[in-house]
Amino acid sequence: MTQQTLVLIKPDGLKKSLTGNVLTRLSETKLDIVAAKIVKVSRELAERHYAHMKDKPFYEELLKYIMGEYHKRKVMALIYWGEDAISKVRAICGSTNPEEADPVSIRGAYGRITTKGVYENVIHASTNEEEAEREIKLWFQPDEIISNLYPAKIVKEKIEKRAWA
Ligand code: IDP
Ligand code: MG
Repeated sequence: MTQQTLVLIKPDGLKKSLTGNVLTRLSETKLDIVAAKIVKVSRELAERHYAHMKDKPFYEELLKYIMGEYHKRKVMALIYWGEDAISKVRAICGSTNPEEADPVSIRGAYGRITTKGVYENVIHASTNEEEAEREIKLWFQPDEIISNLYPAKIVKEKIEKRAWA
């Protein structure tokens, strides 16, 4: 079954110059990258991305982590598409806890647990199709993706935006 999945290289991954390593590992999946960008994560985006973690004791620290307060204030967001994309990417990521993750996985090789107790595990990947849809729509607009992953509509908006001077 073809699927799409959201991948984030988290701020610790960027700070540690792991982008190349992570992308090389993910290329083992032979999946297609259909969107990619660097994002400065706002508090609002962080809260919406981790809405399901709201009741965790480490929630505030988790928001600071994904916003890059401890590293570079940026995240690389990508969408991978292809056969069984979700499980293929998750397998290469490894378990959530970097100390328990397979040492050969991305999280096992590069992750750590901070003294404040947050799992700095370098990469995020969607866990199921429902989560992938929610996350992809949160991080990307339809025009930023080179294929039509979900139904989209044309809207006429009169908005002010920046353009090249
Ligand atoms: P996942 O990223 O493997 O899908 P989730 O349970 O969705 O795991 O948790 C989101 C993120 O929250 C994790 O990637 C990790 O950074 C952090 N996290 C999850 N569980 C814990 C925990 O028990 N202690 C500290 N940080 C955690
Ligand atoms: Mg998750």
